[in-house]
Amino acid sequence: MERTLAIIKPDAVARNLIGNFISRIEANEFRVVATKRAWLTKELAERFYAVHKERPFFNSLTDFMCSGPIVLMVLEHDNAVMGWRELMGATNPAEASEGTIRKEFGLDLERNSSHGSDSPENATMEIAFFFSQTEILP
Ligand code: 3AN
Repeated sequence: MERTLAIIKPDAVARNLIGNFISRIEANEFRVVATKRAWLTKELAERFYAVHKERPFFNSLTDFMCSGPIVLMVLEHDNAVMGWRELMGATNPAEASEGTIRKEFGLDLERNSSHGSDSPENATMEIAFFFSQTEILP
């Protein structure tokens, strides 16, 4: 079983979409093995997105990610990383396929409603960034 980190971003939590996202996740046979609500500090958002620190959108992205509560989840599936990225759709909602979360709910490139790890290696790091082992209950 593979694991990935999923985040329901502030724009989606603010619009009462938590249940909708989790319904899609479960309907696609992922198991939610850990979940919690959080409100990131700027410092934590900057550490989480450190790979993007040289990008022009870094300051705005990290401001957005701490603009309100988020929901953090660990998802388990035999193809968790790519499977969750497929369900989310392309980073830019305008380019995402029909039926994907970002197509349906994403507002723009920055406020794109959800995050997913981009590789199993990064998933392991991102999960450890937010969750302790005792919070993950398969
Ligand atoms: P993904 O989340 O699809 O893996 P990344 O890792 O390239 O995409 O980007 C991380 C986050 O940064 C995206 N989810 C999006 O919110 C934001 N982002 C990416 N590119 C831009 C951009 N050109 N302008 C503003 N925000 C961006």
